[in-house]
Amino acid sequence: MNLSLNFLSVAKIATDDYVGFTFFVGCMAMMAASAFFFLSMNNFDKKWRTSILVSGLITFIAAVHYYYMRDYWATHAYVDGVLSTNPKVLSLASPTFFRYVDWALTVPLMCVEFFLILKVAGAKKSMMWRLIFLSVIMLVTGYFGEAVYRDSAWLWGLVSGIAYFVIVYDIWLGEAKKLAEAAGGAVLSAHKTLCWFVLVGWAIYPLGYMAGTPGWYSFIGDWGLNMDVIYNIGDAVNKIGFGLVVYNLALQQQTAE
Ligand SMILES: *C/C=C(C)/C=C/C=C(C)/C=C/C1=C(C)CCCC1(C)C
Repeated sequence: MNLSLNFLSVAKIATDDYVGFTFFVGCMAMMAASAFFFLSMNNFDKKWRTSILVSGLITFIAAVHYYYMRDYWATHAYVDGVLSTNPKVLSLASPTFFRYVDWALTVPLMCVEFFLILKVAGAKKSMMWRLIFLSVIMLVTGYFGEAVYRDSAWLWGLVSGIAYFVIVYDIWLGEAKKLAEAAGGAVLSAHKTLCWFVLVGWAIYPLGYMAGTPGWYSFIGDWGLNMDVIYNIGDAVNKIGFGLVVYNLALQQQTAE
C-alpha cells in the first residue's frame, strides 16, 4: 500500500533552498505550458496539429521529469562522497540521470519541430535524422563527462560542444537554412527565431556543465552559479520558448489562409 502510493507523496523543499525552488517552479511552468499547448490543439487545422502536439509533448515530458527531479533533489544528498537519503543533511544531490533522460527525449523532439515546420518546403527525413543523431552524440558525451568520467569532463564536454556546433551550423547555414529560405515568409522568420534559441538559449547548458564539473573552467562555479539552477533556467527558456514560436507560426499561417 505504502509502496503503491509512494509516488503521490511529495517531499518538502526547505524554504531557503533556492535550487529546490527552481525545480518546483520549473515543474509548474512545464505543466502550465503543456495544458496550454494541448488545449489549443483543436483550434488548428490538421496540418499544424502535429507541430502543436510536439510542443506540448516536449513540455509534458519535462513536467514529468521535473516532478521527479524536484523530489530527488529534496531527498538525496552526498555525505562524504556517498549518496544518501538522510533528511538531516544539507548539501543536496543533482538528479543527473533524470535530467539526461529528459533531454534525450525532448531534444530529439525539438529536432522534429525543425523538420515539421520545414516540411512545407520539402524537408527530407534525412535532415531530421542527422539532427537527431548529432543531438544524441551531444547528450551521451555530456552525460559521460558529467556522471561517469568526471575527471576528464573537459574532454567529454569538448566533444559534446563540437556536436552542438555542427547542429548550429546545420540549421544556420546548412540544408535547413536553404529550405527555410525556399519557404520564405512566416516559416522563414519562425526558423530564424528557433535558430537563435539554439545558438543563445542552448548555450546556457555548457555554462551549467562548467559550473558543475571539475576542470580549468572551475572559476565559473566559484562565481556562485549553481549547475541545476542554470539548467532549470535553460529548460524553461528553451522548451516553452520553442513551443511558443511554433504556436505563433501556426496561428499566423492559419489566419493568413
Ligand atoms: C530541453 C532541453 C534542452 C534544449 C537541452 C539542451 C542541452 C544542451 C544543448 C547541452 C549541451 C552540452 C554541451 C554543448 C557541452 C557540455 C555538455 C552539455 C550536454 C551540457
